Amino acid sequence: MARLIFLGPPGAGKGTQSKVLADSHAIPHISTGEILREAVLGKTPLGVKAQGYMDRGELVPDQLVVDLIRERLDKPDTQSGWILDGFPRNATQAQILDFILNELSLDYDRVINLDVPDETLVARLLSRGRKDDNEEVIRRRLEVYRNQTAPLIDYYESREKLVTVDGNQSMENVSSALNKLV
Ligand code: B4P
Repeated sequence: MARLIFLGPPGAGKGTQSKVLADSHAIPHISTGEILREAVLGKTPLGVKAQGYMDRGELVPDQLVVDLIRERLDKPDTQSGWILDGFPRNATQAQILDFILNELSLDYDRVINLDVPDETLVARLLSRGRKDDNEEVIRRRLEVYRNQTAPLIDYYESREKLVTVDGNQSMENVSSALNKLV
């Protein structure tokens, strides 16, 4: 049983490492970015609302993301644990997550903060080349991360749940560092 939250800037390896851990622990990998991208591709009402924000590297409005997380955490496959990747991303989302978990009488075990310097992040994202991985949008995503998401490091540190892992190493080395923690 593991309930984990992955924090980190864009390109830190949140998606990459969450998938590996979710597979090895047989628990769902819940990525708000992936759910939103699928909604955009499927041109669902959520996708239509989210697309412009994502293309600009802005956060999608909290209400849209909170609704999808609330619905996802209520599904039966979450009984044995979960990994949240990309949520929460600001103070409002973190407070609402605490509220949702309290309603479900649940708590998270750990918040994993993947630490990677900016120049590595930009190089990784440029080489991936997703639609939102162009230099201008990457800079905006990093700025949004610094202003809105990075303050969550203190929020979770004060709850004594935070552990910081050096994400500036090979994927295999990051995975083995994480395996020792979870
Ligand atoms: P996300 O999908 O979360 O995108 P991301 O931050 O870029 O992280 P991702 O998980 O994809 O990349 P990773 O670091 O694993 O969000 C996209 C957008 O959705 C946001 O900008 C926002 O608009 C919206 N959104 C999502 N959640 C939201 C929320 N809660 N509220 C509001 N809006 C929200 O990996 C990146 C690359 O690095 C990969 O190519 C990977 O192969 C490589 N890599 C990873 N680890 C490596 C390593 N150790 N060495 C070398 N390369 C590595």
